[in-house]
Amino acid sequence: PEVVMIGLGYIGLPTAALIAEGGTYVHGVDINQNVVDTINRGEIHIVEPSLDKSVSNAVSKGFLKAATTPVVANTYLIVVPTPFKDKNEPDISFVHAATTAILPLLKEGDLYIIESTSPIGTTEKMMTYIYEERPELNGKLHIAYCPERVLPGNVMYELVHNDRVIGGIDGKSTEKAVAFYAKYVKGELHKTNARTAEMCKLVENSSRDVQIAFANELSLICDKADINVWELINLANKHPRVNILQPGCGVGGHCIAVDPYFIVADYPMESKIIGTAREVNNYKSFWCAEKVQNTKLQFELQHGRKPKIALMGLAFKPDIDDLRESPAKYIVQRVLQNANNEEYYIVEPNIHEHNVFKLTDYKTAFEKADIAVFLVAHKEFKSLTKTPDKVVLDFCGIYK
Ligand code: SAJ
Repeated sequence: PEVVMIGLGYIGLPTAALIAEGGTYVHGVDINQNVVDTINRGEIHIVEPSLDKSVSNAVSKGFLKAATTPVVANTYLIVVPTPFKDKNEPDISFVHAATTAILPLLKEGDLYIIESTSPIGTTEKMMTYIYEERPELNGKLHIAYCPERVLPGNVMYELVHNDRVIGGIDGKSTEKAVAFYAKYVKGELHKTNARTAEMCKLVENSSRDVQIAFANELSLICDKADINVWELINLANKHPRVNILQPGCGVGGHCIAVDPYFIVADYPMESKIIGTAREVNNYKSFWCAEKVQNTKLQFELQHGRKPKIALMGLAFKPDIDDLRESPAKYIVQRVLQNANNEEYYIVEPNIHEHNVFKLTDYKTAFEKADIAVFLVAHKEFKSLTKTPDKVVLDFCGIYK
């Protein structure tokens, strides 16, 4: 094969399929045997529109094969997770392990690219590691960092059309990596160095996190000040240079709620706003759960009976089925922990079944509920009409 892709997850698999569909032999590597078997049957293990067609096409034409170990190639892409040891310590051990796996295969002129979101300096660290283990190759490899920036749900389109930032550890590496991406990316390819490219990825998601924190902070102030935050933001955004994002029940997903910590962990004294934004966005979820609790007690005092409560939405953002790192799910869990014989309906129109939560159809839940709590702005919810007898907690702007 021409390309070895290490990590066949949400980014690695779509990227591998795309390159293979273009007629390049790709050898995909994943430590999970089930994932490898699924892909070799031409099937997929994740939910992403049109990825299934792309993978089955690439596999049936023989351009994409998966295995648990790498083989010799000319280009190696590292697309593995970079989680946290604990909340403040980014863990690059998967990047390290992937590099260890390909170390004996590397030869002069090869291209080694990291795409995984990584703390600043990771690419340089891996270069040092490679050249320590293979001193005869010193200076003879091309090493670069090139982050992905695709939006889950729109990956196959964005992989091709988004601009990319490409940072080599030297000019030659950058050029070689640019030539590689130019084969399948239609967006512009912007050249820089590895450290800047690493930070660029972290900054993109931190910037969004900070902006959402601003909106969430406004929602707390408005709640106290008895002002409709949605109307307020809409009006402020009529200013030609103001563009405030939308408040919600917190920030979730595996990127925006995580990546800012990669900066804060290494530069704690300097990253005040970035760190505080994380706190504000986490606090917003806690605040929402408290609000449900208080509303429930108030209802009981007023009506002399326990309310029926509909918790509307579990996903981490509107119109997807992804519950990972979801603030809505966190709020539902917290509310259920405080349950005291109230009746609860849990709603998530994008999934049929859940192993922990018993799900109710959204219309039935809303109809029966004394208190309806909107956690995620799924499109289905927008057709539900408020009635005066129902208490509505609209945390995500269904009725904005
Ligand atoms: N959210 C709000 N208010 C808003 C916008 C979003 O509360 O106005 C919340 C969402 O409900 C969700 C969270 O923020 O809980 C994140 O959602 P998102 O749609 O902003 O982003 P992700 O996590 O799906 O994808 C992001 C994207 N990054 C940016 O837009 C800067 C994507 O381009 C990245 O590739 C992806 O992270 C990643 O993999 O890093």
